Amino acid sequence: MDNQRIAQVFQEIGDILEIQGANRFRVLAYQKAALTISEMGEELKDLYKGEAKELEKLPGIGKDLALKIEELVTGGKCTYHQELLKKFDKGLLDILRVRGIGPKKVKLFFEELGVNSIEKLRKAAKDGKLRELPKMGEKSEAEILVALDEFEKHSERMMLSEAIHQKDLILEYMKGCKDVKKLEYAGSLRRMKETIGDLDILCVSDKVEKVMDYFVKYEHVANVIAQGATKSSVILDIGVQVDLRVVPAESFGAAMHYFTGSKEHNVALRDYAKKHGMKVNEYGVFKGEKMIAGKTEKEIYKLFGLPYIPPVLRENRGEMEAARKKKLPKLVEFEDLKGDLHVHSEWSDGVDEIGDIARAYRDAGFEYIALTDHSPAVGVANGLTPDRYKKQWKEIDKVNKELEKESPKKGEFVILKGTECDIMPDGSLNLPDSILKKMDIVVASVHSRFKMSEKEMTERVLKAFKNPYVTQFGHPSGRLINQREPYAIDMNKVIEAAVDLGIALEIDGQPSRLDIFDYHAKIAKEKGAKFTVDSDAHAIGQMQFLHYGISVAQRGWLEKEDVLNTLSLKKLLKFWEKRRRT
Ligand code: DGT
Ligand code: CA
Ligand code: CA
Ligand code: ZN
Repeated sequence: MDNQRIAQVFQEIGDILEIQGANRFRVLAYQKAALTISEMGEELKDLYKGEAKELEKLPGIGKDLALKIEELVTGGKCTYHQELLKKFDKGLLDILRVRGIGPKKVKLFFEELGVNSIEKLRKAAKDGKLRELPKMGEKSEAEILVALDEFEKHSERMMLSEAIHQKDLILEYMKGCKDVKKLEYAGSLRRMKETIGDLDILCVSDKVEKVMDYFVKYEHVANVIAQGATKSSVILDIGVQVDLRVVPAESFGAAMHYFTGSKEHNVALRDYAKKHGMKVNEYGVFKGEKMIAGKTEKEIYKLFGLPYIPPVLRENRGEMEAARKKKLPKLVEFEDLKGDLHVHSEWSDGVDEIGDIARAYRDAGFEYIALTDHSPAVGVANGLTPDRYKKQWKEIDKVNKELEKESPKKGEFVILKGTECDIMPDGSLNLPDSILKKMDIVVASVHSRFKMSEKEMTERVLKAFKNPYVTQFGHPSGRLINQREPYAIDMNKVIEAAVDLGIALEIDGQPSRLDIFDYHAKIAKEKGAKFTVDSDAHAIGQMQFLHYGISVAQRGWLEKEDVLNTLSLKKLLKFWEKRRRT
């Protein structure tokens, strides 16, 4: 069992005891131990070495706690914790996490109103029941409703796009503090994970107190959770947690590495270090007591004879092994993209005119786009009928001619004729072949009947793949982050069929999609699949969604050769031409 989980167990014991009204010092002992353990660089299971006595050397850990840790690291369970949970309603622990509600109130609400879940608490507050309880009133009831909203917002993970935005704002603010010598962000955001739990910021300063004071005064701070000598945590008004750590300059690289994670990657590197007779933690790399590296991340990897592993790969999905064999992928970059193959215009549910869209992409340095307005579909506004597509083609031809006249001054640019065609529940495409065959690009997507069984959905998609005009499978999982789970589908079968048939899997860069999943991309690449990285833009400014798409591609280990829209237009069309002839 790792430190984080052990800390959680102790935190839970502390909380339960507190709600039950146990002795304050007992409660505090568990809470303090939880904090100490969660902040430790070294894993308890490594420190333990078969002797509980070793653990008693840690601050705040006495004999009793040491024995509990021993139980946890050896068996993954703590008897006392299990006993407590048997007689305790776990919903009460959730309620305790709501801002402003302490153990006394949890107890009160439960005993008086039977409130043992967040939902029941919300209902009781809405029904005006809380205000009637002792020491409560209308105002405190209203405050609980506000805190509940905050709680729910915070319990969701942030979208990558939102996290980047918040990070930019707070770094900009922190740069205004003259005592900050060095400033970087780490955590899952640096790994460009699709969703972010909290923001992690690191800095170097000789005046820690001043920096911490400055940090908690950020105008968007709603709540200061902790303000300490090395770490402070705040909740922003939008419900996002930000952790700031001040670290020694000579340890900056080691801290960046440690707090970039992932935890699993850290564990893998630590094991690797151990095999080489070294120790690595957030302060540096050590041989015996002597620190031999830590100022930069690069020197840490180098010390182990490894090439630099980019943060997007640090998920313990084989990157250590690949690094050791000098087989890390040469990741695809945004600059490699020559076009965007999934773009909507005002003809369906987008907002811009074809000419404006094309010129914007051209001026940004791209060589082509595919206009892929929707076919008529449930839940999609303004889907195009065959007749409307024919009209659109005339418009595309017209704009392409204009663009040709504007070149070579501005560089060559071509708009491809495409569609995002719905895959109907029975697996047919809702446009006739006579239309599809005149398209350069056919993105086939599922936009309806998401609740089919895995077998039905897989058959539905595989049937659509049989249509020889389909070039790519749009947003393959169908999930919407924080809104809709992926539909059930056998992704392995889908990947195999796509490889066989030369259909590309799309990486949709829309912030709420980021779809196909990074780990499916990695599996698919290993099976020889090709991909497109698209924006799915519905407005010109959304061209930048390609950046998010690229981050997913990188997290899926994709290289330039794996992504079709890094090809020149001629080579791209040739790739699919083969398939149409068969
Ligand atoms: P998030 O915030 O849930 O999106 O994910 P992260 O990866 O940003 O996680 P966070 O903020 O809890 O911690 C930042 C990094 O600190 C994490 O990626 C790795 C490191 N870290 C945190 N806890 C532990 C731990 O118990 N053991 C090790 N080895 N590393 C940890
Ligand atoms: Ca984080
Ligand atoms: Ca954090
Ligand atoms: Zn779509």
